[in-house]
Amino acid sequence: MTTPRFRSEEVPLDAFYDDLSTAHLQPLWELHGLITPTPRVRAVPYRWRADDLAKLGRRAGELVPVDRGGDRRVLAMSNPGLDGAPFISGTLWAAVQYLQPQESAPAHRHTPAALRFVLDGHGVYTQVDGDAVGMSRGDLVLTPSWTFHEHHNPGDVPMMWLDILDLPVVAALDAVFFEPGPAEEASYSQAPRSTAELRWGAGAGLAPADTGGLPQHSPLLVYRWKHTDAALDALLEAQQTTDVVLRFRDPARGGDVMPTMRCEMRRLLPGAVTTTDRQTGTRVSAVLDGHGVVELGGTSFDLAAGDVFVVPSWCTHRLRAQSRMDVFTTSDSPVLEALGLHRREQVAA
Ligand code: 1HN
Repeated sequence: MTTPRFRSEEVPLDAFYDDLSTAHLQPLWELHGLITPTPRVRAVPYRWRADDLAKLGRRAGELVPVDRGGDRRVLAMSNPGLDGAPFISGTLWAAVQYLQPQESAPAHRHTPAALRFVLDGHGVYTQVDGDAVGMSRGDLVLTPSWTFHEHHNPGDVPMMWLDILDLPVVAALDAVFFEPGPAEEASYSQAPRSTAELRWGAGAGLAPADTGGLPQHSPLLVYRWKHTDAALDALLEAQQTTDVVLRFRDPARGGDVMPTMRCEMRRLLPGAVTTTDRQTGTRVSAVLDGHGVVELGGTSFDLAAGDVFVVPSWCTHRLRAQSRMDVFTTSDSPVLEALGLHRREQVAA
């Protein structure tokens, strides 16, 4: 790309602009829209329907071998505002991944961190740095930055899940690294609980006295739906409200699950309507169960189980539940908080 050549009616200034361009310099007084009163966000609010994701995921499974391109059969949600970039927003990647029975996606590692959320199905094992984690509906599985990960489907049914990565953030920081893994492991544990869960998954405020050397991410690599579900019900009972939000936390330190991504699960009772809010950073949400409506900016999207939607930075957001509704959300809030850029406000409806 060449440096733009600015123009002026004034001859000396025009000659100056010519020399600036040659020297790869640009005059700020000719540049507009760099600093705006509020974020100017290219990503738009959008909802991907469960039906489309399921049908197109299945077709990918029929048409495309898993070893074509990156060893992952993944369909990236491409935000309609981003001119064809395979990103759900300027900061997050979201996709569905489909694995046929008896298929494997071999080990690799990369600096972008990933998480998997299972909207339906069971049977796949994701092995994270040698620890095999079985995946079932409602489970949240972490593959933090630079951990080796591979996926295996030893069962007899296909499985699809949601992948969310901080890839656009890591790419913007020019910090993407990738490494293929060692040859595929001939066998792996199919134990119901991973080693990470045996150490860190006791729940109820119990954690090992000897933490060992802690990684920069949660040492618990999977958050099981049966715990999340029970905790949501308990919180509803404790708060006597129709809308509760749980945060998935690092059991060793209490912080977010990974340095770049926050995960939460919301349960709304039938008829519940949330306040209208907006915050800096992207939120990607998926409906695990139930149906309702989400209002994003001036647009309303009806929601059914399995739908995925994106709330771009500073876009207003309000949920209405038409049945009991469980909504999983990942955001890049830890990044904004670390940089002092997190803002959140409630807006009069
Ligand atoms: C990746 O490694 C996976 O391992 C999924 O399952 C999606 C998207 C971009 C880059 C790497 C996976 C990915 C990815």
